[in-house]
Amino acid sequence: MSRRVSLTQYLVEQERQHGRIPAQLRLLIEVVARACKRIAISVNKGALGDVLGSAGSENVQGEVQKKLDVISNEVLIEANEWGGHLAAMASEEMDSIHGVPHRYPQGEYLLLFDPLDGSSNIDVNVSIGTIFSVLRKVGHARGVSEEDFLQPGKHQAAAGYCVYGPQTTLVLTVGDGVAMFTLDREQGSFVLTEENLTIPEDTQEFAVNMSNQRHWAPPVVRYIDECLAGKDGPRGKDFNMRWVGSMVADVHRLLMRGGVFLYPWDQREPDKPGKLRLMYEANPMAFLVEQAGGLASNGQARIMGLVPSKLHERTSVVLGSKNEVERVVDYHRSALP
Ligand code: AHM
Ligand code: MG
Repeated sequence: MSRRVSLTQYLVEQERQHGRIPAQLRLLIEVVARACKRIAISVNKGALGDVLGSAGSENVQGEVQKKLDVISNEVLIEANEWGGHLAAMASEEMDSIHGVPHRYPQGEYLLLFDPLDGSSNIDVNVSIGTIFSVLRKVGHARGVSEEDFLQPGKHQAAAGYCVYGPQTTLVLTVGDGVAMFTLDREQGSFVLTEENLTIPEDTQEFAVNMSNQRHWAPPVVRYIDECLAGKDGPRGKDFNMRWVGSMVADVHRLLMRGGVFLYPWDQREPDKPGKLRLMYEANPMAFLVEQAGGLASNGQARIMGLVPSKLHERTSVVLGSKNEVERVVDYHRSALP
């Protein structure tokens, strides 16, 4: 019988072999994974669990919250409050940070999450997910403020996502490669199903919302035009396109088989750097993609080098297969005056 490695066993072995996962971080990852299992149960129940549709509220970004956005946020907060591993949390669904209540011990870590990414896909039974990023709290003072969170993504201690699709899959990095775990529903545990995920350097698949094409900046228009020109164009090869509309599912596909994902700046709201949020969408995905041998950029700079100035900061995103991301960055550079 082949050896089945559970998430817990994987984390313990990683700590023994590489000393990368201190006890508080291990507890944190296990608690997040447990919360994801609870979210997966609600997602699976769908209409039978009365979890579909709007919650009748808006989040800080002015987006209508779905019931599952709110439920997932509550599940993650409740699961993570009491363990003593966290100092505070921040979420796409909360205006400001959520400190650990005083009745619980305060831990060393800060947790950020998009509790349910791909909200527009919830009610139509298309893959959605949870994205998370872990930072260390700098300094030993008891209080926590938003400033403690404003660290560049290169300081992440761990990052991952759980995709609720045909399978429930947890993908994780602690800065030592990327591992994938599949939920065994009968046993209720995440089982290691792939280690050292690697994104091929070249690809013939891109992911972008083509309906925004006319609003993009010239370097992005050039890149996609050349892909669309296929064999007869300057790239000399045909490209395929996929767009799920859940970043979690689109990034999962490129971690599995390569590809490039773009959510670029566009001219409709010139002062907005992009749609996706830096700290709990772009940074964790960038960490995973870089750990799998790919690249992540905003077109000009490495995503994980960006220093956030606010919690819900947005960014332009280009990530995935190394040679494609380099090409997009190159097109931005050569468009400079
Ligand atoms: P959400 O966090 O509110 O779900 O929004 C983020 C999502 C991403 O998952 C996805 O890549 C993008 O928005 C899809 O945008 P579009 O509606 O333009 O296709
Ligand atoms: Mg999201």
